[in-house]
Amino acid sequence: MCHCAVYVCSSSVRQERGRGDVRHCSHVIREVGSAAHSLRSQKKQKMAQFEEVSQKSKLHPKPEGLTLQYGTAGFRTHAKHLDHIMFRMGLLATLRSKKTKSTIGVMVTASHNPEEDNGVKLIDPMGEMVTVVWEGYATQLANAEQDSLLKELKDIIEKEDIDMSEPASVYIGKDTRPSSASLSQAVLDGVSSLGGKTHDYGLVTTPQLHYMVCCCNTHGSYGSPTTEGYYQKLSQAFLQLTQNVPNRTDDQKRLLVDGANGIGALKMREMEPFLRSELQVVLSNDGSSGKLNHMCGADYVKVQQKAPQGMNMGVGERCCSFDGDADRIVYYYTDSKGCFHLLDGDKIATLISTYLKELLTQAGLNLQIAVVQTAYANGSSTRYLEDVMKVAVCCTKTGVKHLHHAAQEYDIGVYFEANGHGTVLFSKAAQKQIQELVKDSNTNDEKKHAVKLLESTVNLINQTVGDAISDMLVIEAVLAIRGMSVQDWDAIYTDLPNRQLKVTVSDRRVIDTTDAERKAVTPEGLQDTIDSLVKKYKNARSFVRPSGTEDVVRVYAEADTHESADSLAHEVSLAVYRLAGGVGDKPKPLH
Ligand code: NG1
Ligand code: ZN
Repeated sequence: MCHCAVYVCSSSVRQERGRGDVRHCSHVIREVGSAAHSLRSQKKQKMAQFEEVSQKSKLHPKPEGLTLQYGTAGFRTHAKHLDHIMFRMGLLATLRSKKTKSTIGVMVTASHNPEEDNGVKLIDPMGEMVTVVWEGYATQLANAEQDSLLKELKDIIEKEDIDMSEPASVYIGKDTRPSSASLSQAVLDGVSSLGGKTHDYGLVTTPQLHYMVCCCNTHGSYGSPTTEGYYQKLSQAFLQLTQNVPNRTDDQKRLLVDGANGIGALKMREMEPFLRSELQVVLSNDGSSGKLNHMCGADYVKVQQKAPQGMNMGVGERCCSFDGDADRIVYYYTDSKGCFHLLDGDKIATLISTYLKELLTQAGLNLQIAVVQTAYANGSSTRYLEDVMKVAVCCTKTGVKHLHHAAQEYDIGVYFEANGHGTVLFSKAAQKQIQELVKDSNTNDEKKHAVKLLESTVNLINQTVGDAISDMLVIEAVLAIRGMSVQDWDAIYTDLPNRQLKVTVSDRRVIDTTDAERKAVTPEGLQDTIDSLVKKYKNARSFVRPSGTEDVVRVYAEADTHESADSLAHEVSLAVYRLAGGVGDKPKPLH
């Protein structure tokens, strides 16, 4: 209001002067006077706002000396250290909202971390992660000691030239951790102390909150910003994709889902009626008794390469696991010999990109499709995609924001981390071409069928971020349409045996990397040692990097046999321990 009044006044002052009409002088003075008054009251309001921030921040004090970094996926640590971070992220989200004149999201979750941890991620207007510069502000604000919080806040306002009289709107969501309720209250306090409006969605998956933010800022064109709107959009697309698949048996419709004892389980239950038995979900680890992410969930299954506890799997049955905030998914089954088969993010990317490429050919659409991976992608997947599928493959640093940005460069960018976090991005131009072809009355039946499938697939995919529920429905639809079993899918290529280990060092920042994290630049001698160890094995590859979410160095190795992959991973762990300041016990051999 205030802002508008000043604007109108000053423009009318300009007009009056332009005409040189002296009769209006007193009016001009009155206007200028009221503009000055308005500025004064704005200033007063601003000071009152800062006073409120100062008062309220005392209720969310920062433990002196504690410093945290906005890492790969926001702030993440033991929940007891996070109250002040949440309040401050409420402040920052409000500033970001004023700056972008859009709704911003704040999700309280620590994803796949243990239940005692928690964390927070900010969501930008189109549902993407916040920019690197604002990640820097997040760290700056998070680490300001209590008495310099206002100074840091004002510094950001100044640097970004934020108009504090702009309204602000922040959407908030949380996962099922016991600490999430009070931590999300701290976010709400932060937003309200700067006069921002909030919408608290309560318990939602991370990708659901990304979806809500995108719906709001696109004024409903992406969908309706409610959980019901989300279920309706996705289920309609899924039903459209599967409606013409002949003779789907109950076995084919049945899927065992491990909900990681988290939010994904609750939301899957809510969604079930919308799917009208076209997908029959058998849910385990639904949160009714077990602990979040404990011996279950996508991260456990991927890293341990075994089935979660609490799941009653029959031989050959198709199963999947979500992670704690349902933005990751992996599939698996056990064969008749009791052997466990994992279908991770690389297999998902291969299945989806192959399907999309086929549809593009059938529809006669000339759109460029690429797959974006990280260094953790299994070497076999990269080889298959490049040599057999002939799709462009691009490798980025770990962390979905890097993959997301790289995927935006293509007409269709399929991106997945090996751990099962990923989605597909369709450029505006690609979506337009698909929509136009759907409406084109001159297309033949085969083309029409293919392009309609493409259209429904676009609607089924959550393009804002990796989404376990949406990815699961895409995979189920693709398997149904192509008449594939999980075994057929698994047989597309064979993974190279691989192993991931962690090494604790006194300061993981001593490791610096290059070439999409595939080479260590520091400490000196580490990369040479890794290179010479790799040479001892067949089809081998190994790299190390500091984790962005845990205080460890991650070691990855792959080779022609399980024994070789394990042994190489162990030898590289020893090198890290020796050259990068290992602490505690020396890494022990796996066998
Ligand atoms: P860090 O801790 O930086 O390795 C892990 C995953 C990432 C990403 C983030 C966020 C691996 C090896 N790393 O990051 O891919 O998903 O967590 O959840 O899986
Ligand atoms: Zn997650």
